[in-house]
Amino acid sequence: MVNLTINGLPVQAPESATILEAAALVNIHIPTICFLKDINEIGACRVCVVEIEGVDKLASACNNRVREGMVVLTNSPRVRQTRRTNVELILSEHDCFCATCVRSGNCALQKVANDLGILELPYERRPAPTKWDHSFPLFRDAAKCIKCMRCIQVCDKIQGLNIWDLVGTGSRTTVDVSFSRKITDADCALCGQCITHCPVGALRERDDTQRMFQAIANPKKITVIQIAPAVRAAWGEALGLPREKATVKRLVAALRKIGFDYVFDTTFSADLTIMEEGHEFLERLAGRNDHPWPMFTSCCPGWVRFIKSQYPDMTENLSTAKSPQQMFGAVAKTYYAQLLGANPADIFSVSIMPCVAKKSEAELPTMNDAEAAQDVDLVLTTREIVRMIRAEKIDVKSLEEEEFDSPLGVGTGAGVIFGATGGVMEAALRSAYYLVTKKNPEADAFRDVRGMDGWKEATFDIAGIPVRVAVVSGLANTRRLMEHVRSGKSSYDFVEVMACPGGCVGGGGQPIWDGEELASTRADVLYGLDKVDNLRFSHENPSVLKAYESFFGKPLGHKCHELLHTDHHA
Ligand code: HC1
Ligand code: SF4
Repeated sequence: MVNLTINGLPVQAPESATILEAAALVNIHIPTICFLKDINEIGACRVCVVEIEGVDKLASACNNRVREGMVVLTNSPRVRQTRRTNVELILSEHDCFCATCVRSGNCALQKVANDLGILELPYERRPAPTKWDHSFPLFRDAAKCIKCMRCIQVCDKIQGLNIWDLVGTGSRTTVDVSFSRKITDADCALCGQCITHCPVGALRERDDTQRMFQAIANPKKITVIQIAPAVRAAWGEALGLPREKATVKRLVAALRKIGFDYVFDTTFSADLTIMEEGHEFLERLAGRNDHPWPMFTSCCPGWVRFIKSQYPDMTENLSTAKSPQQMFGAVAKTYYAQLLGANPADIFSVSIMPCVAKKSEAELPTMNDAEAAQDVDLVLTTREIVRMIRAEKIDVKSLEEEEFDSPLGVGTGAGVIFGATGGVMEAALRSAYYLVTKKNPEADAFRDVRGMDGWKEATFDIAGIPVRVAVVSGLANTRRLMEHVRSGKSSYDFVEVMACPGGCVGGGGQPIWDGEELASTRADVLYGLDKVDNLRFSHENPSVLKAYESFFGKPLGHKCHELLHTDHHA
């Protein structure tokens, strides 16, 4: 421990602490913009400057460590003036049209400028408008970029993809797609982690809310919406709802208020995915087809984009099962259209996802049903549905909970935990055990694959067969695992991969809490829901069993192959 004083207060801090961390110990808050713990500690924005007695230059608090006897001032006149000038300089390069910015009210720059009482822009300069492909699901507005480098570092360190880089020199230095590529040629996985780690509105998803409102207003369209597992753990955050009020049933009520015709649950098709993928795994295990090992899950489109661009020779290892989002869309336009007596072409199939990559997955040419219509017509992120709720001025706090529609609103706890890292694996093992032994395991028997570790391994005994599994999240971890698998250093039967750290709960389409990682808290919500669910096994989902009985036939049967599987070749 070292002893120092900050603003006259004595502080004891660990030797490894930064000035920023030491100040927090005595409730002194130093503002930051570019700082991201363990990811971006470069002191680039110089908003966190402090004065250290005996040192000429002001120092950035985020990356300078404490020393014995240090005397620090965080708000001396010199610090105050310099901090203000530094923020004014950042604003001079920023498009400050807050009224039309998606991050207004949730922007680190806006907050710091407001807090400092900056009411005029002494160096105003209008940044050049962005040239960008507006059809791409990820949107970058160069005029809003403040060159904090967070996107570069997150993509590099956490996702191992290096999509962004500094380009140009001197005063023309800016951030752009690396190696002078267009974003559409850059192997971006579309995980959206750069969006959730951007402090301002320079990165966002393509906004599809206005297209959605048009479809709702079209009397010829029957809107059928599905809610992804991880959305239920996060949708209320940005609306100020306490967790106990932010239930999925209250979201169902809000969606009906907006005007969606039928509100369903992706957990239904998560259970359907387990039936298909579980049978597929057992087929591969029995050697009844000649796929290479290990089998990889296929439900995360960020991961599927990653393997296709980084390890194209290993795409055959992917399960052929479509993701729950896509299975749901296919079911909506076939089985459900039939139940409704509706023309599939009149069904407008929508999903709410914690994810940006889901927008591109829905657009893949392979993701269409037998009648050549897309399975899913439009994907909204959690943030977009929150914006729609706000636009409609729906007072979610006063809404009573409402039930999902039937029959595609029935899901199990196994489907709910899909939204957290390890959840797909756990759900699959629960059912694989049953399919092999005809007995249910204890529902929590495979809990060893839970938790936020980026790379987990376990071996489970299923009727005398040792099944070696791995669960990985975050694409840099995934790359390490892939190298191990390729070189033979690690050997598994079944691997779950989620592109976003912690799984979909930490997805790139989720509400943004600057500098905070909420994946773990949201995962706890999902495991809590699973624990109290009456149904915890996908193979016991009555709506799924009924769908097989009356429409799909057997798992992996002809109709299933046609509608619920894909070769991942698009
Ligand atoms: Fe996910 Fe999935 S869990 S991929 O993270 O398999 O997006 O929540 O909907 O499709 O079910 C996302 C979440 C989601 C699919 C399921
Ligand atoms: Fe999307 Fe989930 Fe994959 Fe992230 S982990 S890219 S949110 S599917």
